[in-house]
Amino acid sequence: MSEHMQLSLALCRIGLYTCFRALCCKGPPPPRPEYDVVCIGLTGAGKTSLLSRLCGESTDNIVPTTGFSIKAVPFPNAILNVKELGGADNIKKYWSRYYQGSQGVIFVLDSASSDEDLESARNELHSALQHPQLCTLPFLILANHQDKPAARAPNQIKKYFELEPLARGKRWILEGCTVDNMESVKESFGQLIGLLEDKETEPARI
Ligand SMILES: Nc1nc2c(ncn2[C@@H]2O[C@H](COP(=O)(O)OP(=O)(O)OP(=O)(O)O)[C@@H](O)[C@H]2O)c(=O)[nH]1
Ligand SMILES: [Mg+2]
Repeated sequence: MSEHMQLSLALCRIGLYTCFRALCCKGPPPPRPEYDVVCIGLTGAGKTSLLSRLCGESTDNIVPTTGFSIKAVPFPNAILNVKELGGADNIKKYWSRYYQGSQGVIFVLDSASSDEDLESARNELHSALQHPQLCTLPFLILANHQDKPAARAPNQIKKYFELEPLARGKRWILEGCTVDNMESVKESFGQLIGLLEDKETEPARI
């Protein structure tokens, strides 16, 4: 056999071996990291609606959450185990009992609610931001119901909720959204996952 043929044969063997390895020896993809996140906000803010949409579930027959509900929300690079705590008055007084173990916080508010309810939402957010079990965690604040004419813009919410002074030094994201357009919600969850990933390598920046 000529030297040239021997070389071609060897190259052919290497090619076949490489193809075989690529096809047969590819292990399963690495598991996605999972994070435990607590989701709070007054009743009617839209917590269940947004989480159901993210899970591809119907939002037709949603009823107020009694107690809490847990959903595993899948994203390309992580899975968020979101524990939604019902926002009715008789439930929210027990919220803090369910904070333990949380790695991040999602706070949902109705941007078009009455002044009274908005003030109540602000008080709840302030309490959460200062709670010993949550104060070092990243916060995603969703100013929902942006489709309604009465909705305050995210900038107004930021001012009214005094986020700049209160959440200074903390890691937080504020996003305006509506249940009918999930693009901004998905994007902001992606940012939250970025903050949760940071947490694994960096100490909390408080
Ligand atoms: N127009 C409008 N309605 C919304 C939006 N998000 C939720 N809703 C409606 O608001 C109502 C309450 O939504 P839920 O998802 O049950 O609210 P929740 O925060 O889970 O309430 P609790 O479980 O009681 O704490 C439902 O009728 C939803 O269809 C939104 O962005 N725009
Ligand atoms: Mg609910």
